[in-house]
Amino acid sequence: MKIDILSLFPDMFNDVFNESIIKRAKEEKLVDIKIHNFRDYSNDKHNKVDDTPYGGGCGMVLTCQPIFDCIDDIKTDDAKVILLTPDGKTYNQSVAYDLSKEKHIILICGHYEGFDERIRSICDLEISIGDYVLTGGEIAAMAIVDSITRLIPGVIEEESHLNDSFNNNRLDYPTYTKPRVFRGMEVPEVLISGDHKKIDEYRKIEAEKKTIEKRPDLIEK
Ligand code: 6GU
Repeated sequence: MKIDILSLFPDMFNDVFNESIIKRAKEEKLVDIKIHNFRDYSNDKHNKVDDTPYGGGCGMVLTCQPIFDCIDDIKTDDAKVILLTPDGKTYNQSVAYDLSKEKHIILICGHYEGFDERIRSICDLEISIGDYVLTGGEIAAMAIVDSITRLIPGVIEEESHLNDSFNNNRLDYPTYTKPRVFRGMEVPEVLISGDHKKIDEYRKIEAEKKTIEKRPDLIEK
């Protein structure tokens, strides 16, 4: 999968995309991530990317020209253009699955007080990662790229995300590792029994209990 990110702060991505699973996915060519500083596309002699809002008001607004030109330059026929904005559709695991099947996605990170409304016209989808406001879309882009990359076939074993939290609107079951007793806390007996039918049953019940307790809203879905 090809992922392009439009951002005024490309350095923010360095550490996150060069460690652990994303790093390995890039090395194995399962994902190709490029960051584009759309300031480089500005036609303004000072490389300006923002201006004051029509009608007045505080703050600066991202202008159309640099973003439109950058998209014109990098967009393929397969590309899905996604605007990252607090007023977008709330992101979740189901959207992550859908996006992990795309050939090419382009993420636009907004900044400052907002962007010219006409930028929405070149986007196929608008995403928010939750009901709070970030200073820009970069952290949202990192969360989205991370959650999508792990779902690309071959990046992690499929079995390890079949039981992920939020699949089928259920949280993941509890897991334990050695030692059997730690500071008086014991591993549930059934997990040591070797009886896989019983273990599966136990995990299903525990996942259900945990979901009811922590996220009753998921049960209703
Ligand atoms: Cl995608 N962008 C910004 N600026 N704030 C957000 C967001 C995105 N998602 C939640 N808050």
